[in-house]
Amino acid sequence: MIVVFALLSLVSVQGTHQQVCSAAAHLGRWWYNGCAQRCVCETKAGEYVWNCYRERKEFTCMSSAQRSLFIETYKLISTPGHPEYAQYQTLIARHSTNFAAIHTTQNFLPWHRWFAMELENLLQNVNCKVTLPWWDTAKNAGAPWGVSPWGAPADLMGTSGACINNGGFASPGWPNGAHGCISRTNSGTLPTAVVEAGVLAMVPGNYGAFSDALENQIHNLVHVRVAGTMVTGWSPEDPIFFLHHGHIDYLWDLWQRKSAAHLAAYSFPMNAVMPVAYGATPAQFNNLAATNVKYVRNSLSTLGNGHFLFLACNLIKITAVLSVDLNVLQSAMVRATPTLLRQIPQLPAPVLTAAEEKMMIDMNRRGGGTERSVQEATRKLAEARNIATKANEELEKAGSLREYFEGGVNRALGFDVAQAVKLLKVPPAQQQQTAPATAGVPALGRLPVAVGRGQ
Ligand SMILES: [Cu+2]
Repeated sequence: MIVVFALLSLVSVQGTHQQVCSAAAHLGRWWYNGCAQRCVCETKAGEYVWNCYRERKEFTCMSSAQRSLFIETYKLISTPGHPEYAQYQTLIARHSTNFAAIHTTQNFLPWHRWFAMELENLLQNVNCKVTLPWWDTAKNAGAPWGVSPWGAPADLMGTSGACINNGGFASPGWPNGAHGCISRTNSGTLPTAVVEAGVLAMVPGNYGAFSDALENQIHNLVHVRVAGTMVTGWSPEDPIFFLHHGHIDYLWDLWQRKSAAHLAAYSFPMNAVMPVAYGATPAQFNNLAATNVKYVRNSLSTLGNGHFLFLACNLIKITAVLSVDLNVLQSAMVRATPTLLRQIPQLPAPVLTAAEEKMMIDMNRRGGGTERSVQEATRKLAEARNIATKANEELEKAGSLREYFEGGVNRALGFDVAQAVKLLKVPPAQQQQTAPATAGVPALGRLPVAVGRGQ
């Protein structure tokens, strides 16, 4: 279906712009089809083909119109009476009633990748242009709650409270099915990009350790610090769940892209059917590219190829004249050694409090957890606590632990950006990365170097 559509769109676009994909020189050419998928000239089994990808955009970099389209479509499928509603409810329930089987186990990453895809498919049944956004929780890790995705306007995710009555998913106005309005107590800091870099530096030889680190050192923090609905088994009833899990999936994909060994790292039975996932297996979801999904920080298509306003969203200002691209900074961190990372002045790695650990254990217990799985979850929480505590001691030794940052970008990101840029030798943002690369050609062109991911 996707292929047929892609071909149809190709014919019309080719007619105008003479784009072809039949030689090495054409690799990387791209255009957008009618479902807002980016079709890229690539090779597959020795042939040159257009592969069309669903782009999942970073929420805080999306335009208001893009955010509203996502929110409105999501509200449709989650409102009783809509044709997709029954499937939506069934899907959400699968997470709640099987919590223990799909967390703290080898299923964690592939199961949630499958889960996001199912939800996205429901949205696409309504409008094929809608994809799930993801939320880069590191982008404002030091002070996350007063900025996008949070806020009262209808194109944002609402704020905090016992019954969220603002934002796109305000009650009354959005029934949210079985459990009434959603609640949150947004508080604390979140894992910084430096913490993420530590997890992404893990070797591919131990998939279990990587998965546990991503789950317990990053994923859990966001659940317990948003709290409310997000610390119940029904956490997917707060739509922020999918934005958060998109980020976790993005980080897994980032790690998998580091080498062939990383992509092949999954060390449990690949063809074992995952719990309550309609027969899906890890083999079907291990390689994100094979599912035709790509995570991007922003969309190049909305206002034309490489439009400045959208790319500017990635730029982190260091001084009045110097900026760095968040993608470039993140990839430099992912390549850096732990010793270098420790030298960056930064907030401590967040550690779950006893009360927060209890929230995670309660979810396990209520979600079908046996004594053994509760023990396992407890052990892994303690392990994550030890790792974070030890990392913070190392920072203290290196003299780079900072409990507080001055206002501005350092406070938002939770580490000293200028120092990170210097230590990691991150190149400043180039003019050609931000200006339209092929101005005047709105739908066709080549990706500007270092913009977006996965090209
Ligand atoms: Cu989950």
